[in-house]
Amino acid sequence: MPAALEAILNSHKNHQCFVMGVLNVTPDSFSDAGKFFDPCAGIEQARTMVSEGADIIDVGAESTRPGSERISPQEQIARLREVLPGLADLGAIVSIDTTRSEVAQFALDTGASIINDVSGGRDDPEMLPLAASYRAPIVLMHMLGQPKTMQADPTYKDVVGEVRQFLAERLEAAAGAGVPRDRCIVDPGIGFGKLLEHNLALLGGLGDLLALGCPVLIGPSRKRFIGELTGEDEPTRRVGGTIGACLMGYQKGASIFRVHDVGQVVAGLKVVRAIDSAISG
Ligand code: HH2
Repeated sequence: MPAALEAILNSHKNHQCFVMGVLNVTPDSFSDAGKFFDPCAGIEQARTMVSEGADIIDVGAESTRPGSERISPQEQIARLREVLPGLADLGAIVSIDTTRSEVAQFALDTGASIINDVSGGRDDPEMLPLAASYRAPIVLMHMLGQPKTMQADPTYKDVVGEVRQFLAERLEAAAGAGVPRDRCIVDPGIGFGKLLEHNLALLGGLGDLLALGCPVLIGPSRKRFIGELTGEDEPTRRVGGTIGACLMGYQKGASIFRVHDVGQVVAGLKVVRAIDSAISG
């Protein structure tokens, strides 16, 4: 396994951090709809994110915003076909944001090395076996319900405990399919079937997820809960709130940050880490 991938998979052990830049080749994503749908614009955006310090480019061809409709694997592949080869030589690791194994396989065959599955390997029974056969690291994320309906009335008794239990079960399922725990990354799924109070409890409770023994990834970037806290309706103006969530997430043990505003988040993390190392001498 390449050293950079190994470092990401060990990032929870030494509190390293990695920034994953979001590249949506979609016409309908919640914060950058259509902006990077054109392959040249998408590759240029990825190049910019890498120059700003992104370690990983997470490319996705299907929006999972609340209320969104699913699109077919063929349509996702058509959207990715011209973009993926252009990401291969940018110097970053590429991850594929999809819940469909055909799409993941196409991406792995075209230079991607991580699978980012927001369904935690539940949407497509072939996803975990695919990760096993390619020995590909996989992000297992928690989502309550499906994007179309997930924000209708999300209810939990103990959101941190329930998300932890879900992720523990998905890690077991992954192991059963041949994907060992040391190739998995867990994600509480900020905004996926969660109200403001749930997102805050999860960001504050990341330590409980870290106890699962895998790196924790968070994706708070520009999401609605930040708008609810700051009064900012326009997602692209939620950068300050995104940085706040990432820095607190880092303090609580997250080591991978999925964000749109790479340069600003990298700068924030640098400052917090410098203070941390000054304290610990
Ligand atoms: N959030 C989004 C998409 N993929 N993957 C992980 N692992 N964690 C997340 O929190 C996450 C994710 C939603 O954000 P975005 O891609 O910007 O929007 P859209 O789904 O509308 O394309």
